[in-house]
This record gives sequence, C-alpha cells and structure tokens, in this order.
Amino acid sequence: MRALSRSILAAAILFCAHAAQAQQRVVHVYNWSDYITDEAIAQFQKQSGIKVVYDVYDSNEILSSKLLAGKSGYDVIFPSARPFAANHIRAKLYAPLDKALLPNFKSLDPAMMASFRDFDPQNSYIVPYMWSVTGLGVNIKKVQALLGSSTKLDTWKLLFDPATTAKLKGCGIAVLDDETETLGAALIYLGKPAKSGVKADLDAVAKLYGAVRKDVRYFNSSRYIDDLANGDICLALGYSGDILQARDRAVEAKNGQDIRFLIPSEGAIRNMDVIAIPKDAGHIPEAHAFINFLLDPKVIAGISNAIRYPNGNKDSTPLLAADIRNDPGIYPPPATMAKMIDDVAPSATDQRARNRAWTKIKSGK
Ligand code: N2P
Repeated sequence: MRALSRSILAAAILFCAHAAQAQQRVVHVYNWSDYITDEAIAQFQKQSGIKVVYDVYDSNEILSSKLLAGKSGYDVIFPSARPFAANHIRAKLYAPLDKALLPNFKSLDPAMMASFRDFDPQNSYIVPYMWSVTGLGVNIKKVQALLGSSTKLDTWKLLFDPATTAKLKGCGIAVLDDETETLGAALIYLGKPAKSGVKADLDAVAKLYGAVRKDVRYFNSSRYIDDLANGDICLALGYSGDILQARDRAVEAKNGQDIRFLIPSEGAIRNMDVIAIPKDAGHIPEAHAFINFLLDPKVIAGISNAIRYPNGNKDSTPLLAADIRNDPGIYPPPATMAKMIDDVAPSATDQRARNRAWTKIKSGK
C-alpha cells in the first residue's frame, strides 16, 4: 500500500473508533456497597450495549448531600424510602419515571407500592428495590464463650447493657453509622416510638449509648461485613443482608466463624430501599433501561439470591432459591414481622434534634 492510502486508511480507522466511542451509551449508577452482583451488571451491559459506570456509598446522608448539591452526575440512585426518598420527592429532586419505558413495572409488589402512597401517591418517582431488617450480627461461638451458652442472644441488651458490652468489647463491637437505624433501635429498646424527636427520649438514648460508647470499636456501615466474616468483631448492629453476606463469606473461607443474624425480640426496624432518577440526570433513557432490567423478576431474584436481601418484586418470589425464601432472617415469619416497625419519617424539627443527638453520641462527648 502506498504511503498516502495507508495514512487515509489510518485516518478512517481512527474516525470510526471515535464515532463508536461517541455512540457508546452510558448510565451512571450510584448504589449502596455490596448491593448488586457483578454478573447482573455484566448481563445488562451485554444485553443493552449500555456501559455502566458504577459507584458506591454506604449512607443515605452521603447520597443526600450529593443530590442537594446538584449535578451529582448520577442517573440511577437507591435511597431508603423514609425519610430520604420522601424528603427528596418533597424537594423535587427526582425526575418522573416514564412507565412506558418500564414494562417490568407490573411485576412489582402492589402492597409495597401502596406503602409509599403518602409521599409518592401515583408511584411516579420511585420503585422498590430491596428491603431489610436492622438487627444483630453475632459470632455465636465467641459471644457464647464470653456470655455463657444459655444467654439469650436475640435482644438489644447485647448492645445496650454495659455489663454485657464490657465482656464483648475485647472481641469487637461495631455499630452502623446510620442515624435512622441506630436511634430507632435504642428507642425501641427503651419502649419509645422509633421516630421520636422528643428531648426526654433522645436524652435517654444518648445516656444509653453513652454507657456503652467506650466498648464500641467503630461506627461504620460497610466495614463490618468482612470484619464479622473474619472474626475481627463478634457483634454488629447491622443490616440483615450484610450480616448474612458475612455469614456466607465465613462459610466460603472455611474459617470456622459461625455468624448469625438475629432479630431482637423487642422489635426492629424494617427499612426499604427504592430506585429513583435524579432530576438533572444526563442519561434518562439509559436510566430507565437499567431500572427496567432490575425489575425483571429473574434478574432481581438472582441478585437477592446472592446478596441475601429480600426484594420488592412479587413475580420474583417463586424464582428465589429455597434457602433464601425459607431463611427467617431474610423473610421473617409472620410473628416476627408483626414486631417490625417500618422506617420512620420524623418531622423536620424532630429530625434536627435527632441529627444533633446522633452527632453527639458518635463523638462520645
Ligand atoms: C447494603 C446496605 C443496604 C441496606 N450494603 C440499607 N438500607
């Protein structure tokens, strides 16, 4: 080939490569850590030709501050329904969902959709993703060795009784950095409403955490999965699926750590995470394609099977692995469900009082 035609060919190849790049559709997803599978993302990319740029967080507060600042750059997000998605909808931070682009919408659980009616009456802005119970992750052998084998373990006393935490301190106690769940757990233990912002209640909660604060190794909402699995901590206040993932990781590693998820008998909070599109998203059709993929019963069942969280898709239930459907930590039996308190949306004044209380509790001052 002569030099000139060679360079024309090279230029043509370069041009085509650029054109292909320009045409590459993309979706920017911002989700909780440990909340999807690599397989699902790969399957979506292959099926749709849309590239997924995936980023993770481990608290609603981080997500909220990015949304409030604007231009987050994300197209699909996964806030907890209450109070977060409810507040975001009130602040007009979401784009409406185009149901014509979500044919799998019909597979969603109507009861769960109805439960969002107070802040999303027409189901215009959010669809359910996964839900979970906030309870206790316990390393059975270590905790029983320290407390005695007949000690009742399905109780918030494990975390809130200073005589107990003094014994467990050495093997490691971790608590979520999640104000809604941690204040809620303490309020339930005290027999108060989980969404209380009343000063006397919050003072009692601060006193409760104050007495055990020195025995808590850290407040964090993602580190505890590996730490529980490896035996580096023996007690965690955490999300059901995360603790069950820790159990799975220990089994996989064959390291002899026996991790259980326990729902305290005093009651616990059930929290629901939903999917939404930020108002200023740059890739709205791609966001819908990704959401519709996640609403496919087979896809979402595969994710639930792997991450150990129950989902809000009614048609996926028969497709779940039997050990998931029958795990009382994932789908609690009716008697346990009766004691569940749904995530709470305190009033704005109560919310401010709670924020202050939680910041003080964490700092230990
Ligand atoms: C995933 C945690 C999601 C549950 N790691 C919090 N709502």
